[in-house]
Amino acid sequence: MALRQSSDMMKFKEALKSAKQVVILSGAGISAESGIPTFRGAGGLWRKYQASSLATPGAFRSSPSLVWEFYHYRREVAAKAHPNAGHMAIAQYEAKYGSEKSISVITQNVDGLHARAGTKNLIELHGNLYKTRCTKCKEVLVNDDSPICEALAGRGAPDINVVGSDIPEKSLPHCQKQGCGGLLRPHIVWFGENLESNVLEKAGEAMSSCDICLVVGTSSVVYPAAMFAPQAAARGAIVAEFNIEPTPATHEFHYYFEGPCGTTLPLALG
Ligand code: BJW
Ligand code: ZN
Repeated sequence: MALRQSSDMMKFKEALKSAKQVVILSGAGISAESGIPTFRGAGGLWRKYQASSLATPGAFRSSPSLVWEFYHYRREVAAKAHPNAGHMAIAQYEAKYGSEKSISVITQNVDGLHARAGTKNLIELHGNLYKTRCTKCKEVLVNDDSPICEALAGRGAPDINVVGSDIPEKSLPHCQKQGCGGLLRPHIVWFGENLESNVLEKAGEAMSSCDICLVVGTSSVVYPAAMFAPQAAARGAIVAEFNIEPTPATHEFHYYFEGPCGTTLPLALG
């Protein structure tokens, strides 16, 4: 039977008031108003590449230099950006109601803006631009150096006319642990890689017990995150989507609020 969908904000706010466990699942759209390009919208290309051709283990094996330039650029862009009204509405909602409700934010974003807005109970599904992982000893470290290594200074220009990348591997970031020295990579979940099991488990717990879920600024096409909210809706949780345009999952949700989430979220959560 088709779901009767609503965009009645007052009705949604009533439902939110009585909810005990709330999950907010976010994607790149929430950071769009902070000036960070989404993946599948305008500005989603870096040089001539789609993220899907650079954010893979194969791309890193064949040119760690090119992939590091891409991430160096993304680190610089996100470092200069500021959390917007959407991030702030979520953090303020948690600060206000976090002692009486369980509130979890599950984000696919790697830009760190939820944490910078003050969100505490945060699950970063796809990693973080400011964490590295050693390809040899697997150690994960926070690193927000700019640039992360000398050789990347002034690199990473998004200009379509810049071709290739020739930084010798020895000049890219390396593990400082004694006796290791392995090549570092961004601690990001690339296409074809599994999400970390403890992260997936925490997200699964939050999703399977929530009574309301807000799906914010995601195209709902990348798995496994794409199935979280439809699964919650199917077991009876109330799901509300906030997006500037419908997605393939919109018809599965109870509420749909169209518009920039920097405007709609403060209304919904305020
Ligand atoms: C606004 C707005 C505003 C704009 N206000 N809204 C099952 C079926 C089919 C395929 C697969 C499957 N299981 C696994 C796969 C393969 C793959 C996948 O899903 N591919 C699909 C593309 C088909 N998944 C994986 O590989 C995952 N691994 C995995 O499942 O391992 C097991 C396995 C291995 C091998 C084979 C099979 C299984 C890992 C996925 C990791 C995703 N990583 C990325 C790249 C990170 C790199 C980086 O950031 O550098 O994460 S992909 C990219 O997409 C990024 C994002 O987190 C993710 C989601 O994108 P998001 O956030 O939704 O952004 P957009 O741009 O798509 O959408 C923005 C939305 O905002 C739009 O709707 C706008 O309208 C909206 N918007 N402005 C509100 N102001
Ligand atoms: Zn190491």
